[in-house]
Amino acid sequence: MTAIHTPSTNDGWHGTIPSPQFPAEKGRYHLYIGLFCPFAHRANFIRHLKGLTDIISISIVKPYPKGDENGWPGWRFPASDDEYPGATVDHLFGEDYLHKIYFRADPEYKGRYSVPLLWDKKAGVAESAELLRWLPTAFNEILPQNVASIDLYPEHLRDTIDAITPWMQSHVNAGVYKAGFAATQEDYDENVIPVFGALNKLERIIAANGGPFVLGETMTELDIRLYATLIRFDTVYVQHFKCNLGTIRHDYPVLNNWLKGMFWDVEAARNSTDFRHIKENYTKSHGDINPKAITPMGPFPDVEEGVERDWKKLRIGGVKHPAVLEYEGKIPSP
Ligand SMILES: N[C@@H](CCC(=O)N[C@@H](CS)C(=O)NCC(=O)O)C(=O)O
Repeated sequence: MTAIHTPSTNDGWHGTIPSPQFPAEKGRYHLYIGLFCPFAHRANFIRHLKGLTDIISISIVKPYPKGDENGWPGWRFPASDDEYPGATVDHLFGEDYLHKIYFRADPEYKGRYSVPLLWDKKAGVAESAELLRWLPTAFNEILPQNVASIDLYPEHLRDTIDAITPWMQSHVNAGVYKAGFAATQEDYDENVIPVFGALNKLERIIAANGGPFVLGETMTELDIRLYATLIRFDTVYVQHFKCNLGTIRHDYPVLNNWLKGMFWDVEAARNSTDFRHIKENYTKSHGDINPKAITPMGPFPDVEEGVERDWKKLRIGGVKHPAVLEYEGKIPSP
């Protein structure tokens, strides 16, 4: 048995489904995630969207404690499914810590013990960045036509997706972490700007495409990538990661409408989102950022209601800080 795995760095295993080594089989693969983690969220979103919940089983770690700066001992499973709502025991092996799953795959494993981790009960591996690319089609041959046909990387939009992905990943998905984990004032000042430069740009792109998705009528992997970060933005990144030049709900009417639409209209988005796991993970597992581990109660509500269907009625917003505007201007239009 082996793990099909994980992180974007060199410390994991790599493989894709379907392939001769990893065929698309129901019941063969097991996904280890945390509901708090935006990278794991991408995989779980796809699992819901593509009707894979019966095909890929799942175990869910608790959102805290996290472990030390080296990741030791890392994420743990609750002792029972009642201990922390939404977290589960390790359904495959009954282990207490996620790192033990990594060592089952490789006793000499030297990398980090991160979620998501995809386990192949017979052999193998993958990574989460690639998971977003291949998981959406991985099981198409055994899925009913109505879900098999959901294509998040459609031919006619590939160039646009490929043009947006690098800066969305760097400035938004990873950007909030670069600002939030900055160790110095200078580092923070430098890293918070691109986050809002990119949000300003996305506000305009979505407005120009007319919604309800980033590129217009068709949901693509960009929506999943962006959702996993923006659903955490007002809730966590504004205060915990100090990304507070603006909020989605106050400063970005178009992005906010997109987010509301994703949450309220796309079941797979809503069903893969758990705000308690999200809030308690960041605020109770980063002792250096929040030493008292008090989780702020707001904002309330987690996501606003009332999706505006007439996108032309929306004001195009954005943060007007001069450095943000300058950064926005440097991002190439798709
Ligand atoms: N780059 C990896 C990282 C995923 C990741 O950073 N997961 C975090 C939680 S959001 C984690 O498990 N960190 C534990 C650690 O690195 O020790 C990926 O995209 O799969």
